[in-house]
This record gives sequence, structure tokens and C-alpha cells, in this order.
Amino acid sequence: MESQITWVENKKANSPANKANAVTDTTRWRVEAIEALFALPFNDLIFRAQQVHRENFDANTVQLSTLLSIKTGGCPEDCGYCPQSAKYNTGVEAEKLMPIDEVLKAAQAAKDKGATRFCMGAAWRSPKDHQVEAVGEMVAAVKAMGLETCVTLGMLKESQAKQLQEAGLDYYNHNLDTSPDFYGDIISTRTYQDRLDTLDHVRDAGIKVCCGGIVGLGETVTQRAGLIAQLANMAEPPESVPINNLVKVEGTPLADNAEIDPLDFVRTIAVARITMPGSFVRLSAGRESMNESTQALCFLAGANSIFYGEKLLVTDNPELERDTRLFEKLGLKRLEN
Ligand code: SAM
Ligand code: DTB
Ligand code: SF4
Repeated sequence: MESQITWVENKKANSPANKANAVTDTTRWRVEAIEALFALPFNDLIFRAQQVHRENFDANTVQLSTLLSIKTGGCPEDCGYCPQSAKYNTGVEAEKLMPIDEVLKAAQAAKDKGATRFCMGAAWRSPKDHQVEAVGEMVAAVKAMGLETCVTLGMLKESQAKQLQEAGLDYYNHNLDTSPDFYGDIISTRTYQDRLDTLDHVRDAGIKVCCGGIVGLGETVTQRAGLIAQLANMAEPPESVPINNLVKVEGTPLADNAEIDPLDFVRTIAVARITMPGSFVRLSAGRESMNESTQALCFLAGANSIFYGEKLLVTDNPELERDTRLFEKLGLKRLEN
């Protein structure tokens, strides 16, 4: 199958899409073209992804980010996958914002263990201004330790994005999670457009965008392709694209979802790599229950970033020794800042 790119007018032709991986005014991925990638024979898909990967990155280097939940639980949103929503009984207790000294201790530990990016997550629908100010102080202090910074705090106003940029924030994580037509089945307390608006504020403030989604929510392959199309067709695609495999948590509405075939997860990574050649594609949540072979296939398919550290936000991630062993077996190196 030949190039899946179609040539149609892009309405955002005048946006500041000037980075190497920006979608030009004539390039756009149609959902059908992305579905055709998903339908390729596995070997052909992986070969293409690996070619694109090698044209853009060192194929044996992986970026390591460590996550910390700085404000856990009690979230008013109803995201059907999330253990931190106050609507579901998952055993996660609501906590207050973590004091800055504890955050810095965790950041130092992450740095000592080899992480180069530190991501702080808060279970908020949208932060208040004083909360953004407090997180801004954390960002400045973590950055001063020589780590890249990322935060995920929910929906942001334009002024709040600016405030975080001034604090020195490198990345803002805000996922689209799934395709526009499936979104309402998973979340009812905010719209897809709300998410897109926050992403615009982040981009306009000059912060790098970390935006991806979740596989295994019950979406069809067309809807998986719909998510990828949304991401790849942004005027400037996200610099970082986390692909999460649903972590099924008891008490959430999606706890009994069927397990997806690991090879379909690998395919999603490959399609993200092909459609967003210059972005870091992150093999994100779900590694705890993934064997080494599946993870190796994800790296082969073009994943070049992982969450590193024994916890994600509230659920488990592989032990450091397990990751160190896997990196040794595969001859992978960590990306230095
Ligand atoms: N409250 C903020 C928000 O929703 O943007 C920030 C934190 S929220 C936990 C960040 C992202 O984690 C979600 O957008 C979702 O993609 C991912 N996530 C949450 N629960 C998950 C789960 N059980 N499995 C996989 N990914 C999950
Ligand atoms: C992202 O895409 N995945 C991370 C991060 N961004 C914030 C979160 C994964 C959460 C997994 C379930 C949990 O531990 O809460
Ligand atoms: Fe809240 Fe974020 Fe969880 Fe949704 S994903 S319930 S917004 S913490």
C-alpha cells in the first residue's frame, strides 16, 4: 500500500506550524488512510514504522519520564477509566496538594535513578489560579535541578497557561483519550472541544504539548484511527504522544473491559510513529502487565519514551530493576538531557 497521506486544504494553514514535524498547509491524514495502516500485514506495518523511526531518531535511545501524583483523588470528573474520580469507589483517598519539599525530594530521587523528565499530575477538573501559582513554584524548583518539567492539571485558561510558561514549564500533558465520536461514552462532565481549547492555550503560550490517548476503552479500530487523526492533524502535532493501555481498576465503569490483543497495542504505537514522525511516542500506562516481548515490539514499532519509576499516578509501573534488565537485553540507552 502506498503513501497514506492525502492532499487537502488545512484550515489552520496560517498557524505558526513551522517546526520540522509540523503538518504543512497541504498534509492531512484521513481516518480511512489511518485505518488502512492498521490493516497492513503486521510485518509491513512494523517495517514502515521502523523506517520512519530511524529517519527521525536514534532507534536505540529511549526517553525516561518519572510521574508523581501531587494531588491525588477526589476529582469531580467522571472519566470512566480513572481511579481518581470521586464518582467511583476505587479505594483511592482524596488528598491535598503535596507540599513542595516532598515534591522536590521525589524529583531528586527520580533524577538519581536516571529520569530526565519529571511529570507532576493533579486530579483536578481545572485548577484555581492560586493552585497554578503553587504548581508554578514546583516547576521552577524542579527545573532548577536540571530536569525537564511536565505537568497535567486538567483544563487551563489562557492566563494560567501563560503563568506556567513563565515558571519555565517545558511540557503540558492533556490527553484527547479517544476519538471525538466515542468520547461521550467515556466522559460526560466535559467535552472534546474543552480539551482542544486547553491544548490551544498551551500551544499559544509556547509550552510543548504532550497529548495522546488510551487503547482498550472499548473503541473500534476506526475510533482508534480517529484519535490518531486528531493528534496527527493538529496544526503542530504534539511533541510527545503518550499511548496508554487501559489499566483496569476495580470500581471504575471500565474495570471489566475485555483485554485488547497486545499486537493491536503494538499496531497503535506503529501507526502513531508513522503519522507523527518527529514526535516522541510514549509507551505509557499498562507496562506493568505487559511482557518483555510486547514491550520490545513497541520499541521496534517506534516507541521512544516510557514512564520510569515504580508508580504511575496511583497504579503500579514496573520495578526499576525490571526495566534496567529489559534495557540491557535490548541494548537500549536512556536519552540524556
Ligand atoms: N486530571 C487531569 C486530566 O484528566 O487531564 C490530569 C490527570 S489524568 C489521570 C491524566 C491522564 O491519565 C488521562 O487523560 C488518561 O489518559 C490517563 N489515565 C487515567 N487513568 C488511566 C487508566 N486507568 N489507564 C490508562 N490511562 C489512564
Ligand atoms: C498519560 O498519558 N499517562 C499518565 C500521564 N499521562 C499523566 C497517567 C497514567 C495513569 C494510569 C493510572 C493511574 O495510575 O492513575
Ligand atoms: Fe479527573 Fe483526570 Fe481522572 Fe478525569 S482523568 S477523573 S479529570 S483525574
